[in-house]
Amino acid sequence: MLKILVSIVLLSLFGLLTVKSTDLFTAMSDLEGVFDKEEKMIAAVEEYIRQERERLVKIEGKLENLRRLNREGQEDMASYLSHPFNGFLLIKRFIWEWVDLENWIKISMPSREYIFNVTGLRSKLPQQSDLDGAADALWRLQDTYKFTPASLMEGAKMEDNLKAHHSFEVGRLAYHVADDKYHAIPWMEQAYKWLNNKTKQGDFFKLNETEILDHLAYASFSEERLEDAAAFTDKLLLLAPDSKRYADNKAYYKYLLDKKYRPRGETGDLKGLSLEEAEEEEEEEEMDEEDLRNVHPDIRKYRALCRGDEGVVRYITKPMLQTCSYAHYNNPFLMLQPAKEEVAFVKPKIIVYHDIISDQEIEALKNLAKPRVGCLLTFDLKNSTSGYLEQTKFRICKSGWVAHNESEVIRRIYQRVGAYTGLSMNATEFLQIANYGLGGHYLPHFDFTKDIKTTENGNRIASMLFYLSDVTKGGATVFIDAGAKIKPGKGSAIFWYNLFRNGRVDERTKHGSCPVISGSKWVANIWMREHGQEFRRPCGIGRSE
Ligand code: PD2
Ligand code: ZN
Repeated sequence: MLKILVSIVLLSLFGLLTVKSTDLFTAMSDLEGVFDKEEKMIAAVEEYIRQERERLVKIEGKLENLRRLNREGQEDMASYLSHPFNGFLLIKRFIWEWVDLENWIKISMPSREYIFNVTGLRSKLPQQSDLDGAADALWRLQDTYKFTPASLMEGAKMEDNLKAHHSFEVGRLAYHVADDKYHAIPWMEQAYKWLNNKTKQGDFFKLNETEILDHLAYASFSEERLEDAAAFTDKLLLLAPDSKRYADNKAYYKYLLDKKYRPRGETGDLKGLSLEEAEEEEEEEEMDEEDLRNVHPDIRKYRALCRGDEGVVRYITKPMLQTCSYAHYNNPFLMLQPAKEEVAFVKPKIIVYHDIISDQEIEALKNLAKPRVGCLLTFDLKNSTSGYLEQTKFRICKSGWVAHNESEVIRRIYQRVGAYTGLSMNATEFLQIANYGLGGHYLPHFDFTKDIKTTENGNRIASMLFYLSDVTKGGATVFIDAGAKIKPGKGSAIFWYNLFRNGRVDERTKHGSCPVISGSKWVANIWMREHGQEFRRPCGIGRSE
């Protein structure tokens, strides 16, 4: 509209200046008409200025909002970013609010300075793929910890009137971008509940009941929730009684439901199902969400461990068993400063070394790693375990590797690990430092390989996993078969053997890292290889020795 007005003003001015005066303005009466035209032009420019002012007021309002959000976030950045939904909102701001503001600026003459500054920054700001990843992390937290959208959003910094919009946006990303109707439904249902609170929404975030219900009806149908699809369509029909599409959809859902529950005669079943069908239905009713979604048993166990479900997490129970000790392993290096050893689990043996690494060393490691940390990376883990639907995506920030001799700190750490474990450090891999963001996780895996031909220096005989940070919530390391759960503690490390003494792989060491709910998780790994350990950890003869 504004553009048209400006064009009219400019075209009119242009027209006036190019008119050949001799033809038109010879008579006084002709000239009199010019005043009228000029008045119209003045009115047009006045209208232009009024609209431009209005636009600037709008831009100022939007900018003020962004200024406030930025200030609030920065006030206590660590606590702000430790909330999983705040992380999502921060990224979303660059895809929604900033784009909206830019559009308002671009309506009129684009300010070169503004465009220059912003396009320079653009590549360094969150992109759509980051928003997709942040939403993915929310769904993972939902699946793992059984959070609802409302509980995930609770305590996040956002205006009440935008709650429905934000919730719908997470659902929309699931529905359209990830083609994941299963995760779209609860977010859209929540958006629908909040929308009904009838709170005023901003112009850019307009969301209406029909839009949500339309999505919900189709998503429910896709997920074979026919009753829900029909109920949402009923609501749509109340809003738009003349819609042929909704009426047709409703008829189709009804047809499918009738077919499903068609009376079959003698069974006596209320729903009219045949005996086998009734049994099948009963079985289905007893199934939980994970059964229905065909989730791999390892992933179920992993999730249960992450949640800390009763009876799944196992602890050392023998009261006589001394689990903590100061140990020097007859190593002169440890005589003055012994290892603080805790046996966290017995089969397989998992040892926690407390205070194995100092805060200064941790800072040095993080500084080495930070320039190499490619944040928000997405890895695909195709763990081919037949028949089951698997969660394949995992998203962590991971650094590259740091060589043994890259700094004095690294040399010292390798020496300490050698002293603690009694293993040779000659065939160890480079140190790997990793950082998990919100929702960052590592699905169950073994650290050893079964494809021994490809391994130089032998298989990974043992793992030492250092915790370089505390994690506010989530982020535990869990051992799937054993049922062990270890909470990261800054400065400690866990150690375990991946192989038996006879070289066979120990399948009980399957482990993973639970999604981070709040805070950020830093770890470092040192993997020790078999070669050179022959005298340090001599062969046994028993099957599991
Ligand atoms: O960070 C962890 O807790 C973790 C868990 C399992 C790390 C690794 N594996 C690994 O880097 O191999
Ligand atoms: Zn691992």
